[in-house]
Amino acid sequence: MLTNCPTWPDEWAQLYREEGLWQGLTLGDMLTEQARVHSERIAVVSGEQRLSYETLNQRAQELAAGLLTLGVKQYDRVIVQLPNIGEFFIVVFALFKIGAIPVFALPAHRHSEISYLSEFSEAAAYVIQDQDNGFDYRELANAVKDQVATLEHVLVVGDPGHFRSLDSLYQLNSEVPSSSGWPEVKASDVAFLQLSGGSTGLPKLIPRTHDDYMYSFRRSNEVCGMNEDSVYLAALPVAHNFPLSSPGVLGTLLAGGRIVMASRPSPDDAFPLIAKERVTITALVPPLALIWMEAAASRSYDLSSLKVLQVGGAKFSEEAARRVKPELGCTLQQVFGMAEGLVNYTRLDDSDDVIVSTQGRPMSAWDEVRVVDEDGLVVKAGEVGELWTRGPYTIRGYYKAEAHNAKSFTEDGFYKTGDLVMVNEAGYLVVEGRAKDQINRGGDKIAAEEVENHLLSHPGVYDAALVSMPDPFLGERSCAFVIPRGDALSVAELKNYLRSRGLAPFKIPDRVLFLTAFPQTTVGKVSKKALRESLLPTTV
Ligand code: OOB
Repeated sequence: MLTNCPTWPDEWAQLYREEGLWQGLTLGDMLTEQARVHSERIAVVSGEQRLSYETLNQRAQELAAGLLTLGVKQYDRVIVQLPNIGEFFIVVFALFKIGAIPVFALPAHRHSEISYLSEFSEAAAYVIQDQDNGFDYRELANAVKDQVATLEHVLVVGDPGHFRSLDSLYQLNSEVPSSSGWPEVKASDVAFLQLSGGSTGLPKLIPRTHDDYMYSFRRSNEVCGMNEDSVYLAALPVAHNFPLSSPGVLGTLLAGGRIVMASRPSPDDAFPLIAKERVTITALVPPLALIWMEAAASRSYDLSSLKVLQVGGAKFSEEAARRVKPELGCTLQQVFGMAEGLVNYTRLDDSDDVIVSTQGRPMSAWDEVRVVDEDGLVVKAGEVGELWTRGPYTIRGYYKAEAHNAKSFTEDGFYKTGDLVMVNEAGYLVVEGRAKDQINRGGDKIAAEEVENHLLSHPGVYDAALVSMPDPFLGERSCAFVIPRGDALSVAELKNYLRSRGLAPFKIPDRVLFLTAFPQTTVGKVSKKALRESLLPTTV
């Protein structure tokens, strides 16, 4: 078992099993079963590559056998940092099948994030593509491997340099390698670790079990009308919870549909794929939805196959939401979810008003939702408060984070989301703001404290505070307020410094402003509210 992962109390686990929510199937079993049922049907299209269900399963089995021979063991953590390519599925299903645990990194992560993830999870292996989008991941792997003692293997898709190529690991057989003698993987085991958006100095890791995750995308499939004819375009980075499971690529595989991988989410990359593969559903963050709507009018691609556009990850303004149907000719589905669990959807048959003005309602009747005030007391109906939630696919605690868990979860197991919401009479949620110290930069989450700690490590910085500033395109951007220590510091110098520390590009502050003192709250803490307000145009 992966230790240090809080899990559901026995009575809840038993209830979820009795009610048929948790069905005792692992993700690896799911692919084996889908390969049996849908054998020749195409599961994944990625560039020129077209993998049938049977081939995908066979390749995953071959890689699983190769990983075991290499010495990768059950419960070993393996950092997976891959762009949207077919190998992503082969790798993660191979790991699922031997009970090794993918730790999902995003392509945008750099040295700061990857070294932390590797060290904290004591990862045994790191899987990358040689290069992508002008960035050489082998150089990153060099630096991380030097630093992290547990990291034995770097496995590379493409040119491996002095590392090992993933291709060399497939134990090729004329038949699917038998899994007899492989570790026994249980559905109640943790299947993978997902990164939390976070609000603290160091990112938290989210343990999701096979049972709970399978339930979340099986139920998502029902809500989103997924079936064998569904063609899902993976435009967002596929390791993120939204494109992975809401219903995302895993839901698509469970439905027997087809996944089309887009290497980039831009209209120039995505529109030709929609037209060619007759894509029926895809998921975007709000800024991309805006770009797609702008582009649709001036491009001549046939987008008529697209039935559902899901938008989530950050608040989609009502004004923009209203444009989706007329401009893209498809139904909008708002998705308000979190890697910790709870996912809310507007339903496909909801009225236009509900679709454009709410962030949906919980997908499962088993999701419990509480809206509370600052003292943890339930607010009156229709009032804004912090969202707390508990349910069959919402975690009961982060991996190896006992002290933090005591703050982020109630004693009776509710996750405190840090989101401020209002629930209307029909049970639909409207996201009204945030109580957590995080910036949501068009769906990319930035924990203020993490960036502040990097800034504070600069000898010329006396104090630093990162806040959000409103932005018409991304929703929010980040602004760092810095009190320098004596000598003059330049903005460029600070930004370069953060880059040199290997911070993911989206976390580099969009703006840096110097102050001599911070405004304070009545109890003497830095008033981020006052800092945020100082950025707004003053109204007379
Ligand atoms: C998704 O997951 P995460 O873990 O990257 O971020 C979760 C947070 C939420 O707590 C909330 O603050 C924000 O992202 N968020 C939204 C939103 N969807 C997510 N805020 C306003 N409106 C929305 N529609 O972002 C995620 C996971 C699964 C499905 C969809 C999104």
